[in-house]
Amino acid sequence: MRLGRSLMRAMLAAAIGCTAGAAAATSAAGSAAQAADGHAAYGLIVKLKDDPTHERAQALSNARAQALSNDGAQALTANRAQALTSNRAQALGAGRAVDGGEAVRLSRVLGQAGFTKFRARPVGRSAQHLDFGRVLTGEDAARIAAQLRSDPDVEWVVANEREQLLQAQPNDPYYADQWWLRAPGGSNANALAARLRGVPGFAAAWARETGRASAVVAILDTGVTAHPELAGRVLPGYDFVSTVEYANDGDGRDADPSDPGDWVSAADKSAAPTTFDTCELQSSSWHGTQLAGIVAAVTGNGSGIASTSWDGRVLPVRVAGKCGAEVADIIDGMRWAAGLAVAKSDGGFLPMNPNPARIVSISFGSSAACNAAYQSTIDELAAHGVVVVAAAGNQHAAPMRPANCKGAIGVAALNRDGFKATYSNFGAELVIATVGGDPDDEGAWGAALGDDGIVTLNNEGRTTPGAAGYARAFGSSYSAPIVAGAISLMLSANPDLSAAQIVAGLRQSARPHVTSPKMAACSADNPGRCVCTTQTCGAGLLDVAEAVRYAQALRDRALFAPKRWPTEVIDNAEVNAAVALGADLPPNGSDDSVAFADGGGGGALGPFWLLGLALSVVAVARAMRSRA
Ligand SMILES: [Ca+2]
Ligand SMILES: [Ca+2]
Ligand SMILES: [Ca+2]
Repeated sequence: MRLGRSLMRAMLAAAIGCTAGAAAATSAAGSAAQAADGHAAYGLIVKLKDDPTHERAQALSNARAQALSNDGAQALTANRAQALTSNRAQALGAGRAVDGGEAVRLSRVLGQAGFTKFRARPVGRSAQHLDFGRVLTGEDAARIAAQLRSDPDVEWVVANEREQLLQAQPNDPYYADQWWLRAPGGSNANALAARLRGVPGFAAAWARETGRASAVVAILDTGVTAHPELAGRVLPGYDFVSTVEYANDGDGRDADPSDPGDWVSAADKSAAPTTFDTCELQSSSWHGTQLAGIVAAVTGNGSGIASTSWDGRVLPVRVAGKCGAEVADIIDGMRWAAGLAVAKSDGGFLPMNPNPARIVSISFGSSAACNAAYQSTIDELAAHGVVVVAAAGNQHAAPMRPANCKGAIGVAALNRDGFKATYSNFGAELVIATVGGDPDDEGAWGAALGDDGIVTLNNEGRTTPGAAGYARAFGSSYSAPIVAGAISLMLSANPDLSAAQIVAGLRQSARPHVTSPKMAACSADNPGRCVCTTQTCGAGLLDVAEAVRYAQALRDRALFAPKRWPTEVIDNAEVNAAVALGADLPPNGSDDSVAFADGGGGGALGPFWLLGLALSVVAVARAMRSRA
């Protein structure tokens, strides 16, 4: 037996010109150099087409082994023993060694592809692992595999990549409430809470990419508060709120983007009626903290929530004080976030952002046409590979700016089952749609079809910052950072994507909008809960796993073939009951949300406005359940 096997190895080595020792040495060096990028291939796995002459080749090989043996009788015994063992092993489904005939075929196939030095060993039932003596880059592996695939003798070839530990789901306790992170699924036959035909599917995408700290998301908002779930995840940002009167931190622009609170009191309104005349009385929104939690809350730490990335970093850029954000502060914040120089009033420049973001997420805006200030900034950022993700707005009307600007990634908000959320704006300018929470206490349709919101981080202070907390949030404000988080995973997989490729990838990878024989399409006459089309809510439903697959395909210089999705049809008893009541009538500018504390619903404060766009109310105390 020993003799037969070693002879076979010798024949194979001779046929393919391999030097095992050298291969092992270079492999070790290569691993150290390339394991860090996670995309390397440790050789290829190739399966040749079944060869009817295999048995003959095996017999020939055995006969040669016998003929070459010094002791024919002993070799014969050894060969018999091997045949017996081999037969038993085959019966048990074990893989078989490379025989002489297969070695010749492999040698021919690889020789035609230009490879004379490689080492083969059996893997699986009847495939071979090819070691080229070095670790292959993803690009090299794809190129060599394509060469081998073109040989008619090859059945299949795959890269021998190093798989990552798959954790089925994060261990964060509130993950159970974060339906918006789960894989898409469910049908009309499921209970309402299990119908997840509209979710982006981060849990599915994490099997491909869990995210890297380098794919920074800038959040242009109210700043950020201290929260244990953001520890180590907040990069040094900047405060661009230039008007001291409502900055609420005692000065204009400064290097501290902490959110001091954005409450508006009766005292504020009487002291500065012009400044505050467009704002309702409100408690602090902690809007920036809520958005930061979506993209960067520490995931897998057994505490609080999970976020879109397992190693996300948020760059807080404070642009909003009490009662809104100025366009001048927003565009300077966008440029600084992207790593561009921003002029100061004294002629100098602000310190450069040491951690430039490729993704800028904005959940502020106004119901007006895109203006030159936004458009020129979005164009400038795109030229630097930076994309601007913008919420569509919550007036169940035309998309706000900057979501309506060319090149911006405008985002419509959906119910978890894929149709438009009651409040979301819609229009042909939008690029993509994803969940934003669709309040289940908003009207009869809400009771029948609504969901319980996007669970994220919060602060419990009513005015100034208090204890760290959690909230259920509703609004297109929350859809924008979900898309930003998806792009962060795309850029984690492939940092070379251009701004145009990111937009194209989101569009090409999207799932089709859901349809319904009962629910009407979105229109000016039917602007509440309605069925989206590519003319109203972008190319389709955000699908993060497919968006990441797009990014990986471009990284590997491979063709991205969009998946053929079945169109989901919303048709169930709840829709019938809702339709019987007439069209969904969204509340006019009355936004709402529900508190979240310790896994349960809690208090609510509302309604309030952040430039008419944000749609969130804060968790203050579990006992409270009032609506202002
Ligand atoms: Ca300030
Ligand atoms: Ca400040
Ligand atoms: Ca956590």
